[in-house]
Amino acid sequence: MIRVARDFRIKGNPVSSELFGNGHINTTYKVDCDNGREYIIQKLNTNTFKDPHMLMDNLAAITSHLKKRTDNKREVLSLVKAESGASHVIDEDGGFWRAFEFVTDSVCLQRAETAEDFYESAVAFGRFQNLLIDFPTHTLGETIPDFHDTVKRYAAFKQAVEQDVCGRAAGAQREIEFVLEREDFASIFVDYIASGQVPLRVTHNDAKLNNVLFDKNTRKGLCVIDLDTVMPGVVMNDFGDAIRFGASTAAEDEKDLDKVEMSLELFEAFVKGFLHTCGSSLTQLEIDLLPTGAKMMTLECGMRFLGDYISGDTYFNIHYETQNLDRFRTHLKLVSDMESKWEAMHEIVNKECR
Ligand code: ADP
Ligand code: GN1
Ligand code: MG
Repeated sequence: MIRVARDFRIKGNPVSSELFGNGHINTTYKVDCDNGREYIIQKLNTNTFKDPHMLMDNLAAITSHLKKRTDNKREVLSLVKAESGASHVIDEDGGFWRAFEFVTDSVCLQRAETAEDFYESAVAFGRFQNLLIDFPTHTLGETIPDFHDTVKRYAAFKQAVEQDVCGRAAGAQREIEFVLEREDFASIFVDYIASGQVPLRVTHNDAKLNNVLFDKNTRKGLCVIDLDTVMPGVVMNDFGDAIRFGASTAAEDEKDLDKVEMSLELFEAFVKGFLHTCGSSLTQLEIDLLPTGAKMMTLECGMRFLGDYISGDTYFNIHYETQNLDRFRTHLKLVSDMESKWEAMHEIVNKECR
């Protein structure tokens, strides 16, 4: 790992490295240098991201666009070039690596400690949306095709259940039923996009709380990270992903489902931060569909976890055998909870958009 770090133009001598963060896809290390400088060095998951060169081109274009629109260096990810001048390093095993400057004095939260934290993350995602509003969408490559096409996600899910390669489907019948009963819901955004009623914007597509860095001292939302899935998409999905993860009262893989709830207090905090920051650039239909985004992303992500469990855990990193099933179960609970709080969610959105 340190050897890979030396292939990047980092300032100082790398002396130690540690696995870092809680990402489910890439492998992330923090590297410390003898002069106190810190870097993030990541091995990109090329099973997930099949065209890493295109992804790095996207990343360079997005970060350079963002940098032109802000004076604060810590608000935007800074890529570090390889000694070769390229944006990446390929190791002897063919691993694809890239490096970022560590955003100094930042913290990453797995859970909002207060509603204010969550509000701040909404402001960060809202600002991100605003800053990219004039980004030339057509120049971005699709790093994962059909990433949030929930209809196609259903097709893949049903195929996984049918193939049942690990024989796990029988033990997850109740969970599978829960997903299948909601299949009609899946086409809502796909249909709105097809009819042109909802615009495709440049969206993050993985807008969860741990993809925002906070300023350690002020606790303000600072920098949106994990830009690998920035692609054309619908804004309701960014809102929805943020709610799925951050408005939950428990961890994504909490086993005690009594602890799992979609907190209306946290929901409201996010709605406020998001709409106050980027609400004026959204259409009324997009705003009206924000609660639908929350349910859509929770259902879709849950289904992806369950599908991965049934397929033998080939996509999301896991740390124990039934982790993807546990992740699904929290999502089942959250979807049910959103269904019972549906009107209250709409009332909050209506109140804040006036
Ligand atoms: P993944 O795609 O696997 O989620 P991320 O890009 O989100 O990978 O990085 C994983 C974690 O590493 C983040 O949640 C965050 O804690 C940390 N991280 C990533 N980039 C930086 C950075 N430039 N500065 C500080 N921390 C970072
Ligand atoms: C993955 O990489 P990470 O951990 O930020 C996944 C998201 C899921 C999320 C669930 C490229 O995000 O789509 O919503 O896990 N990223 C990819 O926590 O599939
Ligand atoms: Mg991440």
